[in-house]
Amino acid sequence: MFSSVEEFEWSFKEKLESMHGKSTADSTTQEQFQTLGTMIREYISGNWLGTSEQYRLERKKQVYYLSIEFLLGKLLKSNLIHLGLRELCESGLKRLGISLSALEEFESDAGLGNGGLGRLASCFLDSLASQDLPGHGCGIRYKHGLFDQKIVDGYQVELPEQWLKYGNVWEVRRDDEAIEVLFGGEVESFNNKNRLEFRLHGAEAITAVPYDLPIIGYHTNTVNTLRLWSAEASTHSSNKSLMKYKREAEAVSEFLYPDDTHDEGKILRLKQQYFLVSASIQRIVDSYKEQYGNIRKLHEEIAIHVNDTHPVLAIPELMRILIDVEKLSWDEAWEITTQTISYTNHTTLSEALEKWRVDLFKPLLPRIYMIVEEINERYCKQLWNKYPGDWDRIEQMAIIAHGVVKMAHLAIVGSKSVNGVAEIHTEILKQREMKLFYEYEPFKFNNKTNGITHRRWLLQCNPELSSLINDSIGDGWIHEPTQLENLLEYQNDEAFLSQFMNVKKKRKEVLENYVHYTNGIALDTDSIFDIQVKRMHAYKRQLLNVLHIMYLYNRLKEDSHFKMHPRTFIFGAKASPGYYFAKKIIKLIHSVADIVNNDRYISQFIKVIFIENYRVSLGEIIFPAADVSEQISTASKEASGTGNMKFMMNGALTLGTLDGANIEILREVGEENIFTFGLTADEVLNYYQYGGYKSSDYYHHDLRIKKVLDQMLHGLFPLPREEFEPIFDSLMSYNDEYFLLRDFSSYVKAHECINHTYQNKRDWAIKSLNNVAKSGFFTSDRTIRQYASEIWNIHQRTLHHS
Ligand code: 26Q
Repeated sequence: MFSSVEEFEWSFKEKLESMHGKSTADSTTQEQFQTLGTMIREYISGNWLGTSEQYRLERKKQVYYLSIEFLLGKLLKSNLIHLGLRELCESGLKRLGISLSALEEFESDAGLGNGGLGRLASCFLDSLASQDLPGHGCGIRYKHGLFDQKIVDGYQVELPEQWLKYGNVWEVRRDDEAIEVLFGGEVESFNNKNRLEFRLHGAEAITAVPYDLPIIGYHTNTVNTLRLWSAEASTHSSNKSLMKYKREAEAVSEFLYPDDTHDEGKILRLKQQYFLVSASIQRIVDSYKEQYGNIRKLHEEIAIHVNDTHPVLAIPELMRILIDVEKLSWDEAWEITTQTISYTNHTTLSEALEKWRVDLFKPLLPRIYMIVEEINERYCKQLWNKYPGDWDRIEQMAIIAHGVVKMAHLAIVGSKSVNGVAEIHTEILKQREMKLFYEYEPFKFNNKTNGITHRRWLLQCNPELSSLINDSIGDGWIHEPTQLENLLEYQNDEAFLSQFMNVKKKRKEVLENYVHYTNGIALDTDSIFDIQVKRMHAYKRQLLNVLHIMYLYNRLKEDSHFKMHPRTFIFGAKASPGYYFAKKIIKLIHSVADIVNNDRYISQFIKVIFIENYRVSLGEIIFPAADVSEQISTASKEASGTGNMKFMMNGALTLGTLDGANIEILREVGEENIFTFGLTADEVLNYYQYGGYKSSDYYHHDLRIKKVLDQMLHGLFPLPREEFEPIFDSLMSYNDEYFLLRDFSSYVKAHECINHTYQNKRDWAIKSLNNVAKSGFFTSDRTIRQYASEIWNIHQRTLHHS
């Protein structure tokens, strides 16, 4: 099919004809895309089957990565690159008058995630397969991924996302592996040969149907599996009308929930979580038993990882199966469970820690609730033995307290490993948020600094930079990204530096093109591209960025001698639909953009751009074009960040706080290659602990701040005062929870430093090169190797060359 251009051309025509009954000339892009996708799927089917057969025959320990989100993005291009077939397909299609990149663009993003957590899961799958590690994903096949964002009159409007409109060419539906998940009902206990046993009565079944996606390793035979579960009606067993039951069943996998910690207690979200967990765990245990028989050694052959607390019901679900189905004793079941499950925490924001009210939880999952109750009771008893009389501590550590189930506590207690996602984050967990748990079981806690797949985030999205790197240091970096350090030998090579700068220029032109087309605004590619793309959140402080832009505007207006290198400030961010404050910031960015971009004088120096509907595929054109990467969260709030790594790998200089992985970026590149500012995490946490911050002092004593905030209310925008009053109030009446005003002047200085540094293009290019060179540490291949050896204890498969 793919052994020569001629053969490809012939096969493609045949396939197109047999699938769609059309000749190339008459076919649509959609039909062409589907044809090529099908050919690839058929091409890899041998390796796909071969990989799982080998895991089985060689009795490889396997990890299952459970995640409520997988933010895969598009797959055609990366699949072709991984198979080493892209050039061949490109030439073959060209001879047929078809542009491969048009087909690649046609594909919808698989946007089954909100942001960092979901994208991390996808990078991990890529790194597992590319390093021949036996690891698979389990997730939900949402009918609609994260909403599409439209901007209307400066306001965000959400539209349902439609990635399955033309079907999904990569997936294989596996009806033979469908399984039922039970909700509601009542628990009946009975005595069986002197053993107290439990049965569910009158529960409602929903069928979970798996759709498997191949995860193709880079230049290897390994093809792992991502299994996404879809909810369907079972044979009708409920007392509801068939229509109502079917609608409710299908609703379980209909929508991905937006990351909205403000809207709590949505029962459907809990249903989704148990749906994912129960279907996955049942199938994992089934296939294990088929292969090994003896359930008591489950943890020797299987590892199960829970991505945040969202799938943490894996713990009681595994207990349920081991006790109720496999008839093990509590102690045996507990030993196996706690040796099998491991957990990653992604946040320290206490408002974001998952809690479920008992009155919602118990009726929906009565048997699971019983098990959680017993886990809690036994745990509290152990604590009592260790800390007799210390009621306060036990209450703080309990899994169930004050009518809620604390999912993070369940995760810690039921896992063999608890990890944070950057060094500072893990330290904060150990020293603060999870201090008591750390004191009790210190051996469980460990750090795994996040990473990104350099294949998508450099090789694929920045072919110009990749070629330049290959031409200088060779292509060994693709297999071992720390080899990027060899680029440092070219720091004084003028020819290289000029090519390096040309690459950046070229990538800025690509982004300019896109923005020009979508926003109708021309950009100056000689200006500094200063970019902040991430979810809209108060703690990420997009507002600080905006306040600084308003200040620059004032400065330029007031002082005709004030000059700055032209800057293009670019934003991309979705706000959760129910997050009022975040939506206000989006409106503010658009209001500032209107004023700035339409001012003859100002727009020579500043432009403000908001890129609508930021998502993985847009990231791929944004990261390579950046000069400055804005990573300005309030210190201690961003667990890690991964956008910071994508920018760095593409040569942007970080403007960042000492937060999350920024600290490790600083360590890798050294102080001269990054711009840091603001309070440290300790300072922030101590302010919270001991008070002492009064935001209004900064308003009254810093005229720059006063002017900007006053303008926000009236003077600058043709809008009623009420429009941005909530923003003003958050900073003043609510004492600026995220220390924007406290960090403002330090942020201004850092920007001045950037402006100054950029005057010398050559120096800037060297700093940029240093960032690329030191980015190897942040490959998710490194992260995954650490998980594999330190948590999961899984090993590479041995490849037999075919
Ligand atoms: C909660 C309740 C109801 C509905 C949805 C949610 C929800 C959904 C998604 C809560 C949180 C998330 C996602 C969190 C997330 O992406 N966290 C980020 O994880 C990254 C990977 O570790 C880190 O780099 C980021 O610092 C962290 O913010």
